[in-house]
Amino acid sequence: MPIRDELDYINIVNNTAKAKIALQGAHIFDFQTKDKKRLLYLSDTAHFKKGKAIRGGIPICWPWFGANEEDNTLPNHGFARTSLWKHESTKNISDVETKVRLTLESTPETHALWPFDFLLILDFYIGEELKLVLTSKNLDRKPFSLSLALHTYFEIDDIYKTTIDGLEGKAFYNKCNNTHNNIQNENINFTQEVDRVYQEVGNDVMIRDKEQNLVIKTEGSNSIVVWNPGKELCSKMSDLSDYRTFVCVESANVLEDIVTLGVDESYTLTLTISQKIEN
Ligand code: TA6
Repeated sequence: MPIRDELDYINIVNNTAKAKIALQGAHIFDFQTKDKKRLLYLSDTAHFKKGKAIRGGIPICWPWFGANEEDNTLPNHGFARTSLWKHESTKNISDVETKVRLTLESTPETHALWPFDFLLILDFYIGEELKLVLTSKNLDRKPFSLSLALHTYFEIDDIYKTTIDGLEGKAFYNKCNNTHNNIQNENINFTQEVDRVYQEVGNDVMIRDKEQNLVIKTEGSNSIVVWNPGKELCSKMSDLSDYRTFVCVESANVLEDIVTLGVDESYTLTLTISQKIEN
């Protein structure tokens, strides 16, 4: 297993695609098929350090998204993205698709941050499409609630020439001015910082880039978070080298869409991303 700075990662290469997945955070930070552009943005100044989230790829925000509502001194976006996961298996399903399974279980360290027993299973399918299947299991003797997100950083040509389709008519919370129940009248264009949670989505969302469309299909969640920090906020983030060449479109369960799991219950969030070349 190769190492980048301080972090071990799994390197996958098959006849269709290649990918790199750090064990810390079960964090995929590179994915590319043979005939297409790199899918995931990775900041030039991203940290590959123990206990720090990688700026780019797909951070796993779990068991809470954003600030912890009860204690804002706890880590933003939970602890899954900075915990060391276990590599269970890598299997070639065919010569064009590889499945990688990583797991994370509760420990005394996670109990200090969140007092529940759990098991997380994350399956990556590396092929013509990129698919992530995240299963959360309650192994505790009491129910718990989760908010979560697959905080995907998509690499794009230019944020000012990018649009997002599929969220028209949806209600959203605007974090930039802390207002709820805004309605998205048309497709999304970017002129400044955007930080929004769209609710009751339930359909595919598409990023329209210069030469390709990125189609995001989610099962098991109804919230989509859209984030780009814009110029000013980016200049304050030392591990973010550029705001123009990425947009985050995150498959999430937040606000009214949080998940409550009873004893022994489990819940699965699936994200499938396909890249279509524009003719
Ligand atoms: O998903 C959007 C967001 O919650 C933003 O508010 C922004 O702060 C971003 O995530 C990055 O969070 P991080 O903790 O990775 O710096």
